Amino acid sequence: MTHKPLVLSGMQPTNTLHLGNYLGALKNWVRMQEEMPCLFCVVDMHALTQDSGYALPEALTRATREVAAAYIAAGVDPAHTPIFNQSRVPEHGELAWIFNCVARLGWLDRMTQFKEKSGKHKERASVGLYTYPVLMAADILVYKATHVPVGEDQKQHLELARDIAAKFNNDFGAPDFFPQPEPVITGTATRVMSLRDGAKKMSKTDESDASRINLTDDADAIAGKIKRAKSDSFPLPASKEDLKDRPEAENLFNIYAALAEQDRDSVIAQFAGQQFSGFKTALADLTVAKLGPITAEMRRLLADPAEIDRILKNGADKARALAAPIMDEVKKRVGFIV
Ligand code: AQP
Repeated sequence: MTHKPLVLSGMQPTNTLHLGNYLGALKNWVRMQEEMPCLFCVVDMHALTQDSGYALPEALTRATREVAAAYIAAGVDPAHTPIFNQSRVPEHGELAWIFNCVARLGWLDRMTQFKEKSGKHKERASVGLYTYPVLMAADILVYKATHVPVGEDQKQHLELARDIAAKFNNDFGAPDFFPQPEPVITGTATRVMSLRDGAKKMSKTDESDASRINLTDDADAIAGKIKRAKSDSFPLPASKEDLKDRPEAENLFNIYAALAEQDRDSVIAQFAGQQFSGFKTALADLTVAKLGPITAEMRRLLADPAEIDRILKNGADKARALAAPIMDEVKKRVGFIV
């Protein structure tokens, strides 16, 4: 059996989205919805696995609406592509439980993101953080999604989803029941690094707000953050070799190239011989020009939270209509009386 192409992806409402989420993921989603049917969720259940998402109910609700507003403002069309919050489709959690019983402890023990996110005190991390990749497998497979746009850091989790699908198919006598979801690594996706440390990725949950450009930042905030972004005391590069061992400068050039949709060499050539301050001003202007319309649209949408909630409910209804029959079949296969 061949499975119908379907894209599934989601972002965690652990905070408002930032430039990295936009350039690394969201911008590509907008293009992908033209190429294949897509489902985009706001993974609020995943957000609960982290301290930043837990025990701050109002913050989680606000961030969920902000993430949904960012999807729409960036160009995902909810009339065409369902946008919904994960917890509204209970089949995600139901399938995750069954997958918890399919996945093996040894598989999860190998997940590097748990090691990174739990840090030195893994015994204090939530059990949810540990089984996060199992819920992610359920998010994908509850729709039999075939394609998943992922960053490099999520590739290992997608491998796990493939292993879970294969073991379920094998154990429950249904060789082609779940597809083997494929990663979609877009060649042009940019890994945006922190503005304070070129070795760390820009992250929603970095303690320093100055480390990231939020999609809700206004022009002054953007200009200020770029002006104060860590750089170095060397002259601007004249060639890409000059960026070697200069992660902060490299990051700023990558951001410029991604926003301007230019290759990095041509950006280097454009600014060669100039001062860092001039380059930063040009980068700030470009960032404001590209993000300004998205920020303005997000503000407009967020002024009417009831409308965002309506879009999320509508998206969830469409998603449930796809997930429910698949989940029924899963339950029958494992022996539950439905
Ligand atoms: N810095 C980044 N550069 C490029 N892409 C990025 N993504 C995240 N950070 C960058 C991509 O955005 C999507 C969001 O995934 P997520 O919400 O599951 O969270 P994450 O990958 O863990 O990203 P964050 O922003 O760092 O969130 P927190 O702090 O909550 O963990 C993914 O497609 C990711 O690749």
